[in-house]
Amino acid sequence: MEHYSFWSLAKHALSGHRNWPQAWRSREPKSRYDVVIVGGGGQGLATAYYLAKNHGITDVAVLEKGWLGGGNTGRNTTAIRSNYFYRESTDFFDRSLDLYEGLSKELNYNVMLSQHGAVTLAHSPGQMDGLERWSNSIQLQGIDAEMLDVHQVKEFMSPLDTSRSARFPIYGGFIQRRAGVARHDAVAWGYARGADALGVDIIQNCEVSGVRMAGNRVRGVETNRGSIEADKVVFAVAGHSTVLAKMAGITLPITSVALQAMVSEPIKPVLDGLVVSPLVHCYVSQSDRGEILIGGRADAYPSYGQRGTLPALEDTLSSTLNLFPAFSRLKLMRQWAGIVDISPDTSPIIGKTPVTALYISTGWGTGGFKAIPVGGETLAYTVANDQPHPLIEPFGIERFQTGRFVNEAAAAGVDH
Ligand code: FAD
Ligand code: PYC
Repeated sequence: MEHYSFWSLAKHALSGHRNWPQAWRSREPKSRYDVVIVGGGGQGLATAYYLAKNHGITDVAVLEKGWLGGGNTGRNTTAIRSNYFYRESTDFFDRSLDLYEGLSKELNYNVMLSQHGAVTLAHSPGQMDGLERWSNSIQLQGIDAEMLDVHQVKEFMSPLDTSRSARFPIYGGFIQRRAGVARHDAVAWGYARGADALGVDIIQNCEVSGVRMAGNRVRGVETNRGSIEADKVVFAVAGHSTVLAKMAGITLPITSVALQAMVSEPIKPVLDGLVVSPLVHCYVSQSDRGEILIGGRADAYPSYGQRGTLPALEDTLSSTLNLFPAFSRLKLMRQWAGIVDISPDTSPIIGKTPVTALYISTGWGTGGFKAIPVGGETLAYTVANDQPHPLIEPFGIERFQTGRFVNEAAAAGVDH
């Protein structure tokens, strides 16, 4: 793996973008692998990286139907936090935050982690009470959380309308100071480069169209570039999870809906952090390029249309302008959507499946970017040992039979 010094970066930058070393090799698929991972988003790539790095399993292919990170990983708003509610989730997401804190060094790739904090707003005394209980509860679980009154919220994010005459007056909120954002492409590319350097085959433009079975055991996949045999197969295909699972005879409790986001024209720095309003249904931050980054509720009905609908977009914008009236003067530059995979309790479904040697990573919904490092680490362990990693035991598919849900709808940030 090439290590970039200042001089090598400067040399490449001045070369007219010629002679840059390839970050990963472009591979032709072999006819068999120990492990085939379907889906070249962050979850699939991180799983490949940790399989090779932590378990020495390098005869691995990542099959991506489009380009790496072209799914939700490259479309998300990159909120990273661990302030969920139940212990199962806080343990899991806090491990991810720990891994994010060391990720640039681990991958020797700058993922541009910026821990500027995330505030969740309360718009009534009752909501303040709810946030206080939430914040106390997670502090007892070792998660950093702090209540803020309305003046402290204003200090954190001055363009917010904190007047009492606002349509949704702000009473205060709670902050996780360790929360932040990272550069989404860099996370995908860093894991891809790391996995490639350890011997993993990264194969783009390779769509899986069928699953090869022998009885109840998976034997490989059919693709637009031929059949590939595998001892073990992983599905990490987000909004397309039900489609792939069906090929293996599994019905998943997943709903696929569009989740939109948008950015304004760039302006000078005015927001230092992320703000989320679960009541008004929007969240806002400012990118390093100066754009105001806006998201909100998911679209109202299931779809694979990767652009979203106008009512959800209007709803998100009107919510945002309620909180930030001054932003009405900004021009919106771009809008996009990703197809998110929502489970009934809004927690992930990760681990083994009813089919032998088939593993799944889904149910990430609106929140799986923050979980890329821990999702990859724990699924790699599970695939290597054919045993769920302790951190993902609560997130197995069997919970929809046993009823042991981990209902994190309230902590998901936005409504869906
Ligand atoms: P993806 O990145 O979608 O990767 C799946 C890949 O599978 C895709 O590249 C797809 O092309 C490929 N694929 C599908 N079918 C096939 C096939 N048949 N053969 C081969 N390949 C196939 N999360 C957060 O933590 N914080 C946020 O702030 C946040 N904001 C979001 C905002 C938006 C607008 C969206 C859409 C999502 C947001 N998320 C957020 C959620 C987060 O983006 C996802 O949960 C996460 O990226 C999931 O990663 P993944 O690798 O599972 O999926
Ligand atoms: O998971 O924190 C989150 C999030 C914020 C916006 C979208 N997802």
